[in-house]
Amino acid sequence: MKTIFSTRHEGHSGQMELVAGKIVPGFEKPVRARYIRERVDQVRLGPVSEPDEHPLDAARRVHRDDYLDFLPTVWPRWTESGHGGSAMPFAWPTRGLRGDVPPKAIEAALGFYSFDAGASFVEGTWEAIKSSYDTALTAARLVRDGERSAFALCRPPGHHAGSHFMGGYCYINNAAAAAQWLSDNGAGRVTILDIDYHHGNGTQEIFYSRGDIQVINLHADPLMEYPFYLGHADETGSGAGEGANHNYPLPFGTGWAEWSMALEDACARLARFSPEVVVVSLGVDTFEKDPISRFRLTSGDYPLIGRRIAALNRATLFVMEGGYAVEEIGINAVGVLTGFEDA
Ligand code: SP5
Ligand code: ZN
Repeated sequence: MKTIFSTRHEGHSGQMELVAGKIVPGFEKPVRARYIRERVDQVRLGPVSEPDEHPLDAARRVHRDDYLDFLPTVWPRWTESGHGGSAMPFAWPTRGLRGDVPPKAIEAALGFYSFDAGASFVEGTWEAIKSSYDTALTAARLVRDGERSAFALCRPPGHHAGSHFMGGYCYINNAAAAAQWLSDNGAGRVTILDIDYHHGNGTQEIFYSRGDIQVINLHADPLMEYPFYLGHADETGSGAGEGANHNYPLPFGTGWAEWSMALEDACARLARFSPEVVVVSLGVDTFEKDPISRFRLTSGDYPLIGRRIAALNRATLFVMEGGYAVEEIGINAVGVLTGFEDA
């Protein structure tokens, strides 16, 4: 399996995040991608190459223009306003306030275009966002051109980013843009199978009323776990998308026995949709030692996930999302890919 990877993510570093009332260093840090990259070599998964630059056209098919135009302006405007540190929001237009008037102040624009304070900016953030997007689209093109599979080693992740909002370490929804690009370039029907611990709220929001792209999510129950507010079992899509969205909310403590039963049901659902391509939003924060998550998958489980996905017998694009147990992140993420290859 070919991997696409760029070191241009590295400047997205040192950003802070708000956890339980304290500002702490971000869990989403450069070493995550470096360790995965190193593991790809260790197990000889296949060649690793740099992404090509891609225009933002595919991103514009899944995000609003004003939102995409905003992202590169954040850091320059933040510093022009005399601020340093990490650019992050602190006020949001919630229910009852005006969410339809784009504000002028950068401090307000950050809240206008986000659902939490979890997608902060430093100087290198836009370059990392763009390289992550380029990585996803370059890997998508490999699949379109006939590869059975490809691995987009994206950083930052994307599945919390919606049509006009960032959050949860995510800015551009790489998996959504890749799925859209594949659909626009001959694939027709595409399924996004999101196995990150957290619900892919952005991906769901983007495709909720569409019937051509199926979205399936396995995740911690949003009644208890971040990102909250979306990802319940009764969210099945709307209009033309009715029946094309499916959520598997699972309780804290979920281990392989219960998680794999949900995956089995998800795979049956996917097979009935019969997509030409599967895009896997690959998060490994389901791991038992993940510092911010509460599932109990073990390193031995990840190859079994890859094997089950391979049995779907469809062209498959893996797009990296979450996973914060950095010591084991390479073993777990690449474990899915070797499981897929060995099947
Ligand atoms: C892509 C992705 O996995 N994003 C996840 C963003 C999670 N942000 C919220 C983290 C809340 C952590 N709360 C538990 C802290 C335990 N020490
Ligand atoms: Zn996650």
